[in-house]
Amino acid sequence: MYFDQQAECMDRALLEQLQLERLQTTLNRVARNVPLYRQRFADLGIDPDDFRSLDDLRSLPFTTKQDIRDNYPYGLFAVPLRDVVRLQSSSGTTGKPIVVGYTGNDLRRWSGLVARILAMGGMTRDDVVQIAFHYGLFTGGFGLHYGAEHLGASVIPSSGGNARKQITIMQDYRTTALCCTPSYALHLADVMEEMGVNPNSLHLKWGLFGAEGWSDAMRREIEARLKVTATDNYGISEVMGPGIAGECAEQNGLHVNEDHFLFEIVHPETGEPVPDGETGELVITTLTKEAFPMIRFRTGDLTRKLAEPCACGRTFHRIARIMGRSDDMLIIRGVNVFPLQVESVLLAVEGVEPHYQIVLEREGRLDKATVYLEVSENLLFDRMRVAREALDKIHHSLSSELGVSMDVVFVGRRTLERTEGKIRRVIDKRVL
Ligand code: DLL
Repeated sequence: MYFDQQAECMDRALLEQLQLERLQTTLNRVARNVPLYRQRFADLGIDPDDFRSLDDLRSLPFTTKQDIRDNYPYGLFAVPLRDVVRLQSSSGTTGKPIVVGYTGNDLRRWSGLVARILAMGGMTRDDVVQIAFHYGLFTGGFGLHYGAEHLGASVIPSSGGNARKQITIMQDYRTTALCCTPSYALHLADVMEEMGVNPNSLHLKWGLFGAEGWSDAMRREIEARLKVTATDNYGISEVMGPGIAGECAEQNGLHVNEDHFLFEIVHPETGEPVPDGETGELVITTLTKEAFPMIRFRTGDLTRKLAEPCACGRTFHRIARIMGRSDDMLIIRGVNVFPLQVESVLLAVEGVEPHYQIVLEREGRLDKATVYLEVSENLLFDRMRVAREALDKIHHSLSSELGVSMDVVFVGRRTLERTEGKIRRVIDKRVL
């Protein structure tokens, strides 16, 4: 199902021509209107009019989160505030927040791009879409809301929180599609169980989940418990919000809306491009944004490019699901570990719930890692031998697959903290 077939299935040679033209326009816009870029281009002797090929992009400097913070609040806007009709902010938990702005054209394009992602996930104008993302400065609520309206669906702005009410709405309004974080989707499944609501009695068909990392095992769990087809979608406020990339029915990587965003995958330390298919940091350049264009923005998110054609017919290249952030990589006794790798190991074990928390402590000179893991009543209270075997199995898989040994502690269901926003998987108590 396409929202914009002509664009999404565009011939790649035409696409690249369009990208180059749009890049030239964007570079001219920032060189004229954004002091940071004007200065940087001048220092490096870069003239946007000299751009002849997309490969020239590599001669441009990166833009970092620090650059955005240094220009807080409006320093990187490329239009006067008079032309900005919306402000949003990033949900970053550390340091100063950042502010992003949109012109009327930016908002219209944003809705169109989110509509594409929703359609990729299976939705049409016949769906009743419940947006259980927070509405506010976070781009999730409003971004998906206007995208779903643009698609022509019937939109329920239920916003985040209040799980019981969300479920009652799902029943009464006959919701067919749910948009939220994957961890919140599972929380809703738990609360449904508590309320004695059978998911088969609901009308849910589609689940569009994003804004935080999740594994394929977690996808299967959500699909089984909520009776939906679950797709992943990626976005980041500094670049736009949701609507940057999304999965199609193949459920195998996320198509990037390449007519509006150029993406590169670079080595997180050297900044050099990595060969296709290798994991690196996602870098994005906006091609059509007016108020807040970004040139080679370092997202901090790690993924790889999937360049093979997709069976869905879209020509836009895909990225693999985000495997973590370059800054959430844990170094445990010298071994690099991403929380999502831990999740994949855990969920391969029967009876394990996808609710876990990794706690890092320092014992003497050594790191100690403990995984607190919610398990079903059966495992928790079952004969000791069964629980013991499961613990051993997890312990063994963690050390053989990740190369680091972690203690594993089983806890009862609903013991670990639940969040309505993005989930906190790691608690690092080490003083380094
Ligand atoms: O989370 C935008 C969004 C809203 C995307 C709703 C999808 C759905 P920020 O608050 O700026 O924007 O957070 C961006 O969230 O750098 C990633 O680390 C993470 N993230 C977003 N989508 C995914 C995903 C929104 N599908 C940060 N998988 C990004 C993994 C994701 N991580």
